[in-house]
Amino acid sequence: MSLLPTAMINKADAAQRRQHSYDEGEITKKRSVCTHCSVGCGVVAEVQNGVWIGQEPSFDHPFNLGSHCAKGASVREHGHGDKRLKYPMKKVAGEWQRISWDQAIDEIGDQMLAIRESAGPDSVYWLGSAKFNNEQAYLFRKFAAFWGSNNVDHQARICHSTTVAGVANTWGFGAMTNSYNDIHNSKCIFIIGANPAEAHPVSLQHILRGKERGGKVIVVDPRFSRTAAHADHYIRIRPGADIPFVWGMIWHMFQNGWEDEQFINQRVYGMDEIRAEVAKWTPDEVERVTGVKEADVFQAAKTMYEHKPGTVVWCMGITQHTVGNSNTRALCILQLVLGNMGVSGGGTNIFRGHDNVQGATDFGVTSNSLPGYYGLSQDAWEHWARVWDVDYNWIASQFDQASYEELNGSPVSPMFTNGITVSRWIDGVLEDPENITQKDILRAMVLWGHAPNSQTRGPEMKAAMEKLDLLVIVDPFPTVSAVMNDRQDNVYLLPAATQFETYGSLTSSNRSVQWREQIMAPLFESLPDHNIIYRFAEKFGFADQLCKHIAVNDGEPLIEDITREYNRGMWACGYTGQTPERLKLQLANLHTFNKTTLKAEGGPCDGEFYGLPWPCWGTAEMKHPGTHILYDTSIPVAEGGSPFRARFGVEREGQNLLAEGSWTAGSEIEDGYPEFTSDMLKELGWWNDLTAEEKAEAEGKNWKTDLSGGIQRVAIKHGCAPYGNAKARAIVWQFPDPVPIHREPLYTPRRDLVAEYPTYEDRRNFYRLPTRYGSIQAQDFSQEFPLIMTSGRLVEYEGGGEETRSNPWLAELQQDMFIEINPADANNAGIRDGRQVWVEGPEGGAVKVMAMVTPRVERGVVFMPFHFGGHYQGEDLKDKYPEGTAPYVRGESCNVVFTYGYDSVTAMQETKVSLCRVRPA
Ligand SMILES: Nc1nc2c(c(=O)[nH]1)N[C@H]1C(S)=C(S)[C@@H](COP(=O)(O)OP(=O)(O)OC[C@H]3O[C@@H](n4cnc5c(=O)[nH]c(N)nc54)[C@H](O)[C@@H]3O)O[C@H]1N2
Ligand SMILES: Nc1nc2c(c(=O)[nH]1)N[C@H]1C(S)=C(S)[C@@H](COP(=O)(O)OP(=O)(O)OC[C@H]3O[C@@H](n4cnc5c(=O)[nH]c(N)nc54)[C@H](O)[C@@H]3O)O[C@H]1N2
Ligand code: SF4
Ligand SMILES: [Mo]
Repeated sequence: MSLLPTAMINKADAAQRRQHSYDEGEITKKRSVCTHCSVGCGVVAEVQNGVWIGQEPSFDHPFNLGSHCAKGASVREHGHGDKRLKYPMKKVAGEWQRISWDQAIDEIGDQMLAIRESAGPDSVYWLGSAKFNNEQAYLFRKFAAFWGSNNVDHQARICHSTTVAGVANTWGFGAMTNSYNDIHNSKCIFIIGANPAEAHPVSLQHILRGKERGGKVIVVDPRFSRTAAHADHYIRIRPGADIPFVWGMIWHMFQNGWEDEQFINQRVYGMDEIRAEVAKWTPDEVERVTGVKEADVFQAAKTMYEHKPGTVVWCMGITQHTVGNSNTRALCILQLVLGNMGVSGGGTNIFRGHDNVQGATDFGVTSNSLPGYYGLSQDAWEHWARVWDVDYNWIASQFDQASYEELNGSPVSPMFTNGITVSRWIDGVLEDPENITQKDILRAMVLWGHAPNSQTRGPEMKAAMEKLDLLVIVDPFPTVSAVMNDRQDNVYLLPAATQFETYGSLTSSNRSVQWREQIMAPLFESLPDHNIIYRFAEKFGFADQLCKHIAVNDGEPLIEDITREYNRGMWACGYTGQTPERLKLQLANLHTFNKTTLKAEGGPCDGEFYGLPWPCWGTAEMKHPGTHILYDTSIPVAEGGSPFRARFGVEREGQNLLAEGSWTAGSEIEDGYPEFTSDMLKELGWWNDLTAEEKAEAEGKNWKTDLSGGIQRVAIKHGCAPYGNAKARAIVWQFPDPVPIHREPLYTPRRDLVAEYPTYEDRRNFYRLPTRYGSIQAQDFSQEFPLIMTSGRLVEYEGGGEETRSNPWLAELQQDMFIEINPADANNAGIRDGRQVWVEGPEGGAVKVMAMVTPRVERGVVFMPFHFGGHYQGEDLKDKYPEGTAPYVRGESCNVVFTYGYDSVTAMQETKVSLCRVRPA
């Protein structure tokens, strides 16, 4: 992509381009959104006779203003689908056979029902996708609930799960607080563990606009990345040492009195405990642990203090660690210390991953929650049973009825217990059944829009795939799942259509909900995901319950009806106001939105924020504009203002958890207050503001469960936030580490630090499985495997890479899997640039890749991209793909070498720090 400032990008005049004689039929334009990353760039597709013939970036679009990266610019290749799966296939005696959809659904369904009978519903794993649109994500979670299991998950687990947990537990919602566009207003842009120049390329346009307007850019990364090249100040850090670094910065802030005392007093709980921990991180200790010199830490702290408001940007360098949840909380605390929250130009701009990972998270395609972060409690199930209008007892009867022993010895039942996470599904297959907190091991695995090479411990995944009774892949491409194992039978490949062959909404990183139009009919025999979900529901006999209030035409559940259904239930995070009609109206009026504030200026959407970013409170009739900047108290809630959420009670150890002396503009309660309930409305004397119908529904309910929306409406009418007005909390007392503390990675070369900063003890039962920590760290692997191994992204490829490596335009750009290694390490090992090397890890995985000798990484650190697959430990698996489907570019997956390690709250996999050795091949 060119990195021209957005103001310099103009629409090229290509009017003459299509005046050829073979062009017959009218060309229509369809508006869609790029299906790769969370920036959410608008794509305009030109369609003629049902064929997608051309594409342009959307010039009106507030996020990309006419620019695209290489991936977005080549999405039309999906519309050709040269390498796509064309029809359902089945592996029989080692050969791929074409079968019909009917046969596929029947055979898979029969086997699943048999597994359900013998081993229980939890023995089938439903791995969903951040590639689903919102409607499909919601329907998928509902489907899993009706199947009767919480063994359902998606990419967010191995992406931002630690952010969601850490951030939601700090101030209420686990999402990006501001927006890419809002970075125009940042005076300091602090980027840590993120490489947006490659991973969110169009976001860089916004970052550079901030920089042009005087914003200082600080980049903290172990590698001198393409983003670092734009920094005013680049700081190289040892992988896995982020907490000490952040505490080191805050140490200087406390020393110099740079904290925002008024903000902390009014809006933060628990800062004293943080002060105590930070006091330990003197400049010497910070340097010893992180490798960063005092002058750099001091300078970063001073720049942030002197250039307010500043924003903090983080991504996978922060989240993908055994201490990921603590990392994210430390960064929240940094912003709380500076009082940078709830202001334009400030906030935590947490760049999300896939195009709809935000939406799939919001709609609960996770093993620990129902849609809307309601959790898995009985109240949550009852809420959704009411929205779905199905009998709660019927849903309950679908689940395994037995009870199992939880960590603390108390009995738990599968319906109310977190399921196995995607990061650990292989252990669900391989672990001794005695150690698993469910009836049996996993026997059937469904990878529905999910690559296998994106998860660690490749050789064990291969073993797990081979041990399963049944393996099902639902994807536009066969994916590495089709080839990385030696199964001869019972693998099914079901062709899903891409998001260009269907329509619906998605939620981009900044919580904006966008509508996509359908560009063309599904290619070949592929079907959109919601059709496939419906077919399985029919087979299992619950299609009528699944679509009780959703029209079904020709086997396709109506997208708009699904949107309307979740609008009736998603009160807790404000997905109730974004009706199909409002979203489509915005799509037709993209040009009316201001490119910095995201607010429509005049026109039919006047005053609304683009994408009605959630929370968009109340019913659509209330016309809430959405919330562009979370926790901004300077504007009324009705106009998109909000305080920190009262989520953690009102008092702890005699201290007030509610806000003190701070409230949103126009609030009639001029102080902190708890979440709204029907009783609270009565106490306040506001109950009679409800209509008679609202009263009937709201009685005994709260702002999250009142299906009339009356409680929200009345709270907002009086200037209040439905969820209360509280302090953010700097300590999360329910977590293993209430105050974020440094713990060395499981595989660390710094044996001198292990005694002082040990990892956790092994745990017996965590997301249904035993989890190892200390027993791994106790062994010293660093003699045999001396290099720190980290991993991440390349701009050309996405995720496991099957789509992008099958795209001829992108495949050309990056043809070899490689490892970045410092010249000194290369010379010591006799490795030359461009030659093949073996990379070997402490758990037995090995990959053969090309060496890229570069000072981008420092001595002792190597980096590999994770987008390759189709080679396994030196062997090209091309012949194992169904004919004509092998991607143009194949290579080793770095996750064959990546090792054990999981976050203590969310079971996020550790993909940013392990150990390896490299030798010439
Ligand atoms: N081209 C492309 N774009 C993508 C994707 C893709 O696959 N390809 N995927 C999307 C998805 S799913 C996501 S989640 C985002 C991810 O986007 P990013 O997180 O920005 O991408 P990564 O390259 O994984 O990691 C970012 C940086 O973290 C650094 N890092 C590694 N370890 C550490 C550490 O311990 N501390 C610190 N401070 N930094 C560390 C790495 O050197 C790397 O430069 O990208 C999205 N966009
Ligand atoms: N070592 C290492 N490993 C990592 C990471 C890392 O930084 N380092 N990053 C992690 C992160 S953040 C993430 S998010 C994951 C990403 O890893 P994955 O999400 O597993 O990667 P993708 O290959 O993008 O998987 C998406 C799949 O969905 C399919 N698909 C596309 N559109 C549709 C659709 O409409 N319907 C259906 N059914 N399928 C569709 C694609 O063909 C593709 O196979 O990788 C994780 N793994
Ligand atoms: S991959 Fe991301 S930055 Fe690139 S065009 Fe697509 S949405 Fe935009
Ligand atoms: Mo991700």
